[in-house]
Amino acid sequence: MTMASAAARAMFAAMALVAAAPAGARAATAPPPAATALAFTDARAGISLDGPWHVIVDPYENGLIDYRSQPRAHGYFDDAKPKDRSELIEYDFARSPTLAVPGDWNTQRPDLLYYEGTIWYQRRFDFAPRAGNRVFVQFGAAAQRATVWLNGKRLGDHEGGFTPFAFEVTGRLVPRGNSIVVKVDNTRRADALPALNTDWWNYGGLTRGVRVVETPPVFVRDALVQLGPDDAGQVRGFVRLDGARAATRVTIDIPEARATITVTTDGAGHARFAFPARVAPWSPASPRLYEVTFRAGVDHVRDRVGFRTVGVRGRDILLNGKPMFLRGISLHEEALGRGGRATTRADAEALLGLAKELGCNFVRLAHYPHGDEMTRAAELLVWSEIPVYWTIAWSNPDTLASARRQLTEELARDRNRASVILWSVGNETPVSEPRTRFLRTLVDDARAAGDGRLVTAALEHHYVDARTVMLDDPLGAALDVVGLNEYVGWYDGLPAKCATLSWRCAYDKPIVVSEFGADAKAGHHGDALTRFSEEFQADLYRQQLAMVARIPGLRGVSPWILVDFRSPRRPLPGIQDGWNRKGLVAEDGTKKQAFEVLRDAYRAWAASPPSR
Ligand code: GCB
Repeated sequence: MTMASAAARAMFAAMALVAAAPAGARAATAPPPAATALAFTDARAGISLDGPWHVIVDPYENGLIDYRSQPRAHGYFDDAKPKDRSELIEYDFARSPTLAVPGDWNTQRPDLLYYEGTIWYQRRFDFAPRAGNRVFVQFGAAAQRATVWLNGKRLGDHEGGFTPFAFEVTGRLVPRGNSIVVKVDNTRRADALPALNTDWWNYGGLTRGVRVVETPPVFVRDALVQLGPDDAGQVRGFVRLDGARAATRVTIDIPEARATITVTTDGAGHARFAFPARVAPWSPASPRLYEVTFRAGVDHVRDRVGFRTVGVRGRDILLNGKPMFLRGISLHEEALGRGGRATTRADAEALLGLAKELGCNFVRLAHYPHGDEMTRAAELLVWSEIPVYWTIAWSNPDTLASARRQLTEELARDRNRASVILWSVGNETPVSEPRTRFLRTLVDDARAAGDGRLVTAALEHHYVDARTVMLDDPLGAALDVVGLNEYVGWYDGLPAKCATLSWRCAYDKPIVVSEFGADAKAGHHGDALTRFSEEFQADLYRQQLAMVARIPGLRGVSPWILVDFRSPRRPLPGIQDGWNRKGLVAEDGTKKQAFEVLRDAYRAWAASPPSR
């Protein structure tokens, strides 16, 4: 066992005490561990560590273990230089190549395209905080697991490739020439999330930005501010301070609404609040944001927040109290035109722009938390998901602990984003008792976060007879909105089958068809029965849209998928070449015929949505 994995196991073992509560005691389990990332970091003093980092590709973990597989006392984390001409040191970050951060490593160098394993990242920086202030290093994401050292001292580990984390480095910095070293490892593992098998390429690297952030000794660590669920004239939420040893006053201010309140935290730095505020409700049609500031002593942070309510009533999804039909599309986090992980605001805007061109008011961000550029830029409703995908280690308490932590980190990062209305706890997971117990724990955690969002999951269906399809996955009982993935016409018969089916759902709840689709290579033509042709895909969309409109309780759709994406499961030469071709748009931006079919349907549904 490597040093890093030993540490990770010790950490998981501690968390398993929380996670492995006896069956039936679900509601009594402690809440998931608090996310380590700081909120409002953009509003804080600090420096960005984005840019080129030196890297060493290390498939044998040589920087960590010796030839007897024992931990090295001195490894690459020392970032050492020979003291004289005789000292043997077999690495040198300063003379090693660089990779851009943020960015995945796979698409920055052809020899790393399908690389899985460890890459060491290193850079130097200067930073001198004001005397008495605290300092943190915050990572937007490291895919898939990371161990971080500062000036040769290990700061800690993080598992989960899509959510932010931070380490406090107060007192550990030198004014000049700090060395930060990060071991990033994207090896697939059966007990991880995602596990071994995914229909997407799970890029490795420091895929989101890195910042050094300075705070006063007592600071606003986290806060939730939102409309009261049953009173649109009231704003409420909580604020959590870090470092407060006694009750402390915090002022929350929404200047444009001329609304303000001062509250006093408890001894643990926590306070709830509720105060009257007249704010125009946020919606995709009117995505108004308000500046909200939090002041605690000398600490002062701000955010731009939209205010809306979301709920369900019977089979309806309500936005600001009114029934809403979700005209959506699914997306992976891959940059249009460039390939690889989307990392910038411009990448997010390009994808969201295409979704808007389709007439969407909704996007499903599959199958893991996308960057916060996306949820900030989205003037659309968002389904956000964690990578509980297909078959994972349902009975492994470490896996459950990791899922709970990733969900908690995602909820914390986006709790003030009006765009996010749905938390999804999983995708196409095979029904079994351990799986349903696992997912119900996540549903409980999502509800316990208290942000009022709806909880969902993408479920599967089965046939009662040749013409009747049933959706009765037991997890549905725990969800607010039932997600349904179905591939009638692609994996399941031909498109004409759509017209023959009738659908039933065991739950009197809103249904969102979270996937349907067909592969088509842009520019590949044939008739409507020619697989992989644009004509086949366009016809499938016509038939699917007519079918899904007949599903009782249908309140939204997010077909699969906006843009073709990289997947090693898709080898067909000349057609797929390592890409899932179910995009309405090719990876270079070329639109396929089905784009127009969906756009036309959405135009019609904007005026008169299907409702049964
Ligand atoms: C699914 C999965 C999605 C796949 C898609 C496909 O059901 O949820 O991740 O990419 O099917 O193309 O087969």
